Amino acid sequence: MFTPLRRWLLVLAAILLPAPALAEDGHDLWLRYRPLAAEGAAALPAAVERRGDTPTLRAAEAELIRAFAAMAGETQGRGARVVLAAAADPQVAALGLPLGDLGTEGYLIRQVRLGDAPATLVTGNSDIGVLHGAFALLRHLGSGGALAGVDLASAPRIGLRVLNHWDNLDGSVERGYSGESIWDWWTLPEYTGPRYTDYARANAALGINGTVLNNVNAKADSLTAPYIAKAAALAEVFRPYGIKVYLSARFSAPVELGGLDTADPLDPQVQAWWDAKAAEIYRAIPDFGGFLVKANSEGQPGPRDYDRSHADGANMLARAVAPHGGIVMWRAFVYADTDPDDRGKQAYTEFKPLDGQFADNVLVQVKNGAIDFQPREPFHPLFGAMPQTPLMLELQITKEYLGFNTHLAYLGTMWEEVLDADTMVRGAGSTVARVVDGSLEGHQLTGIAGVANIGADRNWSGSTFDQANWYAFGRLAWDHTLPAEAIAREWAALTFTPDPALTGPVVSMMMGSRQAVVDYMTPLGLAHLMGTGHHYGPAPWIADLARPEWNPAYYHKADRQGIGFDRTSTGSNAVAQYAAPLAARFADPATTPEADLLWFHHLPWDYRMQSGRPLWAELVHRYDRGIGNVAEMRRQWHALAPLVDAERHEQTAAFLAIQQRDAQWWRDASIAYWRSLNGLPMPGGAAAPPRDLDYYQSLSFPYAPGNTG
Ligand code: GCW
Repeated sequence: MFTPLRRWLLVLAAILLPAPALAEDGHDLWLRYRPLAAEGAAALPAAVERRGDTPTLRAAEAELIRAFAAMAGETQGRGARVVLAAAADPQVAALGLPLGDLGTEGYLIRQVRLGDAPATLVTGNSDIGVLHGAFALLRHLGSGGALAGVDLASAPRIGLRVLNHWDNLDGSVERGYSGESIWDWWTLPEYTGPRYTDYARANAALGINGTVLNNVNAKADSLTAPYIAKAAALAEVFRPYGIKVYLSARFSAPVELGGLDTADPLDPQVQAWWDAKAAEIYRAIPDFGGFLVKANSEGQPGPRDYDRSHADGANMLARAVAPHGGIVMWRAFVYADTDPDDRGKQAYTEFKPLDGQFADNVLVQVKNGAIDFQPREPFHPLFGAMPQTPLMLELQITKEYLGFNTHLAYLGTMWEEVLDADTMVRGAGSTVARVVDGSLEGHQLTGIAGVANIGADRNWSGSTFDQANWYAFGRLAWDHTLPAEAIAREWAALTFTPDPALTGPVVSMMMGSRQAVVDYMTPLGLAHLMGTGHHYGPAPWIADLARPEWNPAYYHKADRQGIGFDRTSTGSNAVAQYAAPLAARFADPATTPEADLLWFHHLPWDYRMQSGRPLWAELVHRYDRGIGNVAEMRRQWHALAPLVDAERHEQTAAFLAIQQRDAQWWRDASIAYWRSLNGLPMPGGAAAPPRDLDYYQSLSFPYAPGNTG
């Protein structure tokens, strides 16, 4: 094995070098619970007291005991006991605490005297509130907070905070870049190993309270008795953590499973089939959340097959789950190759007239932008346009269009941008966040969904930094007023160390990372220029796919004269779908934010930008800026080696190298293609692509992951 010399060197190294950080595989996520410094450890509570005996309170207690033991290390905590008790506990009730605004899921943590002895009380109006409080306390301590004087209270602003798994029954994950599905359908329902509990803990720690188990491109089989039993076994594991199970429903299931010759939503037999199916599911899963539906979109069946509206379809399912307290999340991601209109306009055209027609227990689930989870899109014009309908915001945590798991892109900033976007429908301040949290139109039923990036990889998300996107989704779903930067700092502290020498650079990397991707992939409002099918890497030249709106050329409309999609009145007039002040702003290139310029306008290559550069030079500048940012992230990460365990440091370093290579590829391939159209020389000082266009066009990736659709 080791030669004597090597052995001697190793011994010497062990003596001289500081102890290396323990190797970590990332499995612990934000529940790492590392030893605190002596002072903090000594201040940890000497005991945890649980007042009540429910599975949820027991889960909260177990989490605290596990965490405090790990945080204490060799030290014995001498702080006041922590008491876990819901508001109805007589001792808690006697304190008269301000719990009125906490709802059923919020928490309050405060130092009190309880039964005549000091205690750190973790309470809420329900056991779930207490559990959320326990996790909040651990987050507070893990990110450098002290127990002394702790005083925290928070309640979710949005009711349904749901992950959407695009997981298939064969174990593959559509747009998944972190291995196979975590649901092992084959060994369910008998085997529910620790991974499902860890999943529930990680989500409950963020306040996520729902999970749709199967892909929206659904198989009817998910609704058969064996699969209902499998879903029920998962629901059983998740229940103590306040997480409900939902299923994606295939609209044609009455035909495929029920033997009916129609799935027409107005047919009484079809309604009866769904009523019975819902009753069957609720017998197995009494707190089943309801259905998510992708209908008449990308080949999925739906009510339009029978000349019925989306409201007809949604309401039929809503009627089936209503007696059991269930809801329907009906997706607005709808466009058709038979519709020659701008794809970006179609969802609005289809859904806006249906406002007011949906049953009370239906939410319409709308993607953040009108096309499809691009690195940047203006907010979807449906937000604010359907005041009588609860609109659920759908975000994509998995990075289908942002470099999969090997590009570092923190999406907290993107989601903050969307949530803060002002629809102006009721004057200034009518933000997307206020549409979604129901405060703008007074809706009680509210929701937000994130397409999960979770898979069977040890680190769950395919990379350390992709865990931050799951984290940010959960934190924003709970409280959309949290700044993306604060969330990044919190995550970095929990994931690595609260030491500002680490969190400073990591947060700075994260905060600029999404814009870097925008810059090197699709700057200035360009969109959907990715490789066909798998969506990895550049392919702006593709123009021959059967459906026009699947071609990148459809989106950039570049030619010898100019580039960009004219969505003003001289083009598709999509601008008219926004409230008047915004429509006016977007109608004029001079008042359109440059970040969205080519989304709304087709402009000549020599259009003068705010920088004074012609559009062509600005475009090249943006590509180079993006690459520069990635290079800078690499430098920052390299310098952090002493503060990060080797395993996670090396993987991130390798992924950043991939990202830099890809960023260069995006730039070179894109520029080679634009030049083949515009015939322009490289702007002064910029390097020409090293290869000719044929080379970039020849690259193909038939086995790129996630392309299961
Ligand atoms: O972004 C596109 C994806 C499809 C996905 C679809 C959708 C689940 O490329 O893979 O299908 O959106 O959101 O329905």
